[in-house]
Amino acid sequence: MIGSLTSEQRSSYENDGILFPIDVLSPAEVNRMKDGLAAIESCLDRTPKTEELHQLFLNFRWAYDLVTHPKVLDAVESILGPDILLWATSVFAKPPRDPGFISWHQDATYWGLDSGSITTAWIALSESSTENGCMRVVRESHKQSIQPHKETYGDHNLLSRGQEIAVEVTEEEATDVVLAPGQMSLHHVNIVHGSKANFSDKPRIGFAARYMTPSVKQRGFQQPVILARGEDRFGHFEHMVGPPNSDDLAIATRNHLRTAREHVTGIRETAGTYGQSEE
Ligand SMILES: O=C(O)CCC(=O)C(=O)O
Repeated sequence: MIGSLTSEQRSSYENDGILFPIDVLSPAEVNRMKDGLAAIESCLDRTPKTEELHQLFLNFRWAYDLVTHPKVLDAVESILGPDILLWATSVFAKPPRDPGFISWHQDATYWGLDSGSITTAWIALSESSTENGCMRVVRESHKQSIQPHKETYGDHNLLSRGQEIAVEVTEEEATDVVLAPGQMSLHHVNIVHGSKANFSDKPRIGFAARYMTPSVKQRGFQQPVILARGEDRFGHFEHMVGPPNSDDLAIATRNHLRTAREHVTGIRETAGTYGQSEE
């Protein structure tokens, strides 16, 4: 057996394109990650937008520790094998009664990556339930090729361009990915997934970490990745040099806003190498 998943769990992922729940974080670890997010919010003195929370691992130590957490990587190793790059992260947060939703989509459509050897660990930092808008998937949809998508730019869509699959998904096809805080799911880059608004009085916070094998190539702009495990024998990506120093929250937050902007615009503004202290 490679990694922490049983052969039944691996087969289930391969067949369904999704595997959950997987226990990864202790309550104290969940609190550390939530405190990290709250500190950014208090530093900004406003709720950050979804697009401002991409790539937190490049500037915040807690996010770096989350994406390199041994229990997360042990499970990912069972899916991808021993060589693992952490490519990107996002936070999908829905405050109580938030109308924000995520339209049905396949991640591979927009990422410019040339392979299916990519999996997302969606780590619940709060309860994620049917009531508060948990992620939903269409099991086995990763076996289809990439379907046509349209850009809807819907008002409350948490995806930047409101990317939506141009094929109807019925309620009967959907599975709710219900998770307790500290649990995660793994989903295949081609699976059809989305989520509804938060109809409850409780927040829903998910941290999505995207992992791939070093053989994957990306078209266009690239930010550094973490060589999370094993070796990179391909060299398609720049590697981050060690964890970020985020002791000074104001500097880390300022640097991060630049990082998040780079991620969205595809234009590099940062001089030097991530993972070294920078102003
Ligand atoms: O958080 C959600 O509801 C969906 C997340 C998502 O689209 C993703 O992680 O790829």
